[in-house]
Parts: sequence; structure tokens; C-alpha cells
Amino acid sequence: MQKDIASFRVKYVQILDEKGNVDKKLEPELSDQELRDLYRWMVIERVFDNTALALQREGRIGTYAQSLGEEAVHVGSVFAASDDDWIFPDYREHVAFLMRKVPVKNLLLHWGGSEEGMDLPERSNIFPVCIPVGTQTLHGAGTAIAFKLKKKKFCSLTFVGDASTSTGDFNEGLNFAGTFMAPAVFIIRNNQWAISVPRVCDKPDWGGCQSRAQTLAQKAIAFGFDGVQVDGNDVLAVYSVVKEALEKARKGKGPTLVECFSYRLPPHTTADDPTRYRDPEIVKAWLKKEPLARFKLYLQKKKLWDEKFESAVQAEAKRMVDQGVKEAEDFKPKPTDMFDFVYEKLTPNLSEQRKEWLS
Ligand SMILES: Cc1ncc(C[n+]2csc(CCOP(=O)(O)OP(=O)(O)O)c2C)c(N)n1
Ligand SMILES: [Mg+2]
Repeated sequence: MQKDIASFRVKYVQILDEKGNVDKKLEPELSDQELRDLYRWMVIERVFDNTALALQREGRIGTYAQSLGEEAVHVGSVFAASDDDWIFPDYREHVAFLMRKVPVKNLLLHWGGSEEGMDLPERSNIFPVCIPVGTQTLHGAGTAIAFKLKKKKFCSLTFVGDASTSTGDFNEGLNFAGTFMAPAVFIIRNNQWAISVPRVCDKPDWGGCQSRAQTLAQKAIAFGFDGVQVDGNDVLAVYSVVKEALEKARKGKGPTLVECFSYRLPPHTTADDPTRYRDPEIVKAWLKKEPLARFKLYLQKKKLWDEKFESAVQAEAKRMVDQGVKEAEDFKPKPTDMFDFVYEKLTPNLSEQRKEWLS
């Protein structure tokens, strides 16, 4: 006897197309102020990103990972969360920190190599930048399980890249979240690259790619919960899907995996040269789909955007970022910190180096 015993479908959601046309049936109920705020945060991230890139080029911070083109994923998701929900970022969601009232100074200290930057303000409810790929999934899943055990109505919101979905930690985290029906939402920033490794396998019989799975959203099915793919360059779609996932989680209906389909426009980091492994024509085509331009067209059609608004938002972003640059550069870390906060007890050679430094 033979029969099908399981089948599944994966939904794709887009609300705003590339020309800024909206699908009226799916348009979220957001006030004019909230819509303008979504745009404002995306501009702030872009201004921060351009400034951080310039600082890196001038040797004023270290290696930096740009967020250009992924703003809708970051802003749409965090905007959908309540302030009590905890955020578990990886390393590209700069604006998530700013939306949680972490000063620009902190981010620049972190990217400048001073861990004081990740000493985050009370009540920001966001974990520090996570460089080890995928490990934050465990923190997000564990925290959601803790919220459930403590009968709190809070959720966790975890960001991972497409590469994270191949790690053991990601799969273990999702499995635990599923078994405990944890109030957890996992956001995959599928920017289609993991440094030089493409997301999709285009060779019939050999690796060199992230996963042969048709979508990354479908990975949720294996753990017994929903996976949705969203146009990651459409801030309204990201917001709506994440909002619904958080409401579902808060009602005790378990986790959701949201795959945001976007594209990494810049190099992986300032230490990467993508011209060695990808076609610049494809990058150009994706640049036309970037999230700010599309959302601006939508706001224009709703008469919520004009030059005056743009200038005010740009000026606010510049003020905020410039102040952060000044504060970060005024901060003078103690060089001895590199000895004092790595090991509990200094090894003999480090002890010697510390003495040498001080002499
Ligand atoms: C556990 C672990 N293995 C390897 C690395 C090296 N590494 C840094 S970023 C990266 C690729 C990440 O790609 P993705 O998750 O798609 O995020 P993206 O950089 O594209 O935003 C790798 C392999 C790491 N940081 N952590
Ligand atoms: Mg990636």
C-alpha cells in the first residue's frame, strides 16, 4: 500500500509592488503618523549605514556590515513588535537597536571594536550584536519558552541570515520552539548570499550553495509550525506578516518562521569584494527594487510624502547620526581592557604584555 501522508503549502505575501501600488485587500491599518514613521526609520538606517561606511573607509571604525536594501525587513519587523517583546539580532539590523532607543554611539563603539557599545540601556529589550551565525536562534527560542513558563504575554523576535538556516543551532532552536509552542517569531533575512555562497543551488549534482530547499520558509513545516515567505523589500508586507505572527504567538498558538526575500546589495562586509563572485547586472536589477523608493511612491500617492517631509526626516537622521559619531569618538577606551576582560586570570605571557604596555 502506498499513499501520501503529508503535504504542505508555503504562502508568499507582497502588499506593495515595485511601483508603489498597494493590494487594497491586504493593506494594513496604520495611521498616517505610523506610515511616516516606518519611512522615517528606514531613512535613519540608510543615513546611519552611509555614515558608518564612510567612517570605515576613513579608518575611524573597523570592519562594517552594511544594511543597504534590507531596511524594510528590519523596520517592518521591529515596528510590529511591542516594547516588551525581546529582539535577538544578528549583525545587520542596525536600526533595530535605534528603534529600541539604543544610542547611535553604542553601535559605533561596537563597530569600532569597543564592547562597551553593547552594554545596552535598561529596557531596550534587545540582545547584543551576534556574530556567531545562528546561535541567536537558541537565545530567542529559550527566552520565548521562559516567557511561556512565567505566563508572560511577551514574545521573542529573532533575526537570522539565510546562512543561519543551515546551522545546527537554528534547527535545534526551531525544534524546541515548536515542541514547547513557544511565543517566538523567527525572521530569516534571505538576502540570497552568505558571503560568496549563493542561496540557491543552480548545479544539478554539486554543492557550493546554501540549501536545495525550494524556500527557506518551508523549513518550519518540519518543526510543526507555519512558515511564510514575504517580499522583504516591501515594508508593509513584512510588518503585516510579523504582526500577525506575533498576535498568534501571544495567543498561545506557537511560533512562526518568516522568510523575508530580499537581496544583499552591498558587499558582505567592508572586507569583501563581491565582484569576484557575482554578476553586477543582477545587483543593478535588485537596486531598482530597493525598499525605500517603493514605499516613498506609496506615501506620495497617499499625499503623505513631499519634499518638506523628506528634508525634515533627512535632517533629523543626520543630526542623530552626527551626534552619535561625536559621542563615539569622544569615548576613549582603556587599552588595558583588552587584557582585563578576556580571561578571568591573565596567562603569564599576557601578564607580561600588560606590564610592557603600561611601562
Ligand atoms: C558559527 C559561524 N560560522 C561561520 C562564521 C563566518 N561567517 C560570518 S558571516 C557568514 C555568512 C552569513 O550569511 P547570512 O547568514 O546569509 O547573513 P548575511 O551576511 O548574508 O546577512 C559566515 C559564514 C560565523 N560568523 N559564525
Ligand atoms: Mg545572507
